[in-house]
Amino acid sequence: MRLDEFNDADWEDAVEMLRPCVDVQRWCEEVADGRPYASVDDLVGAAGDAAAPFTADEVEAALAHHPRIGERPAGDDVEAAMSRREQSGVDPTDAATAAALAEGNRAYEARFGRVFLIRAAGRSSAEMLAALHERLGNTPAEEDAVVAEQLREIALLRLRGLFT
Ligand code: 2AL
Repeated sequence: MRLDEFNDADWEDAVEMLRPCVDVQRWCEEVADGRPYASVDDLVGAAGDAAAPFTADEVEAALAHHPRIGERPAGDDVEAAMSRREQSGVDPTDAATAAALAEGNRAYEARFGRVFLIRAAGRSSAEMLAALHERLGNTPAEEDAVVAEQLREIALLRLRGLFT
């Protein structure tokens, strides 16, 4: 998409364009309200400010849209395609790491009651597994902050990706 298409879109359409980045209504609305943007960098900057930080309720709602690491979604919607691309560092033929990730995901969900979330783009499965094990040692409050920041990173990368 070109920036001027986004700048010129109807408000409702602009909100829907943003939603695959992160399904947080307040964030989509704030970013749409900030139009027009002079550059993609300006847009991403404003989007980052609107995501600093996401509240606990916003994180909770948005997490439902993120498949587990190691479970690449098969759908052909925008969100599924984004997730597959982000998880391209997960080697599906590496059975040992896949099993360790599945076990780590179970342990994380048992400890924190939600899906393990990490910005997957640019990370190998071994790196994500190491991060998962490290984060299992966090307190719930520490982990809340980490998850909100990871969600922010994912949203901003997705946003930038819409314009490249
Ligand atoms: C994901 C995902 O789908 N994309 C990403 O960067 N992280 N999922 C996850 N559970 O962390």
